[in-house]
Amino acid sequence: MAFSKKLLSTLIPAALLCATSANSNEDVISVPVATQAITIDGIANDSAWSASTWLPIDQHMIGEYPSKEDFSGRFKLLWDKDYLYLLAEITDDVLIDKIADPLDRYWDDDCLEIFLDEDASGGNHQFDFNAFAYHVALDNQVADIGPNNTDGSTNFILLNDHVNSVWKRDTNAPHKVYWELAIKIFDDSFTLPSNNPENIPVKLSADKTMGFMLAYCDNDASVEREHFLGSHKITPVNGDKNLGYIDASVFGKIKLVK
Ligand SMILES: [Ca+2]
Ligand SMILES: [Ca+2]
Ligand SMILES: [Ca+2]
Ligand SMILES: [Ca+2]
Repeated sequence: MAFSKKLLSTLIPAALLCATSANSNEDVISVPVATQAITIDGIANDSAWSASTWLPIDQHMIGEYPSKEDFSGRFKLLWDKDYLYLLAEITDDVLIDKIADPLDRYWDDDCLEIFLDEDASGGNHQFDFNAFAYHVALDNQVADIGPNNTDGSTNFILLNDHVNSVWKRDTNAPHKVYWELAIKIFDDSFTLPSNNPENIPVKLSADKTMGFMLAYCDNDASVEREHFLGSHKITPVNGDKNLGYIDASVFGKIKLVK
């Protein structure tokens, strides 16, 4: 007899129901603590990673659904008091960073997009820091949107000091990339400029719950990105599933565990 997750969740306390798939936003992903140091070098041989389970990046948001060779990906998470750690294994047949300016249409080059809502409040975050949508480019620069400029125009900003990342191609599978990241967590009191000394990263501890989603923008040869897939299922609004950069309520949740 097959049990649905919903039925299982009525039989097993939520804290014990460890998600094996990130595909339902109702599943809270348990993130294990890192018990050994992680070297951010794009090489996934750190023993700490063995404590974390792979989760898929397979939920469609934009474009045709790609073949496995065109794009496929999965990821792991770990944490310690200073960082959320992310390991992404990305298969992408063509890596492209055609727009040199890191603040110009960064979503139309290959990039990882990390959605983080420190207090899991949900809600609109497009022009404030209620949540972040870190676009991590192939040159490792990190872009998001801040409060509008005084003339009302959109204020694209770099938050490079929030995310330290290194990626490398797999030596045995050149179209496969391992991308390792250490992410500082900032709450909604974050203000520009980014180097404002009052911007202190949050110290992380067990049982903390945060809003989280991961996605990959895949472009190979087009003006605009060809595919946009994420870790969580998005319910379309007027046919549009590209909602994460606006509304943190579409993120899933992670819980830090010992
Ligand atoms: Ca490493
Ligand atoms: Ca591709
Ligand atoms: Ca928030
Ligand atoms: Ca690509």
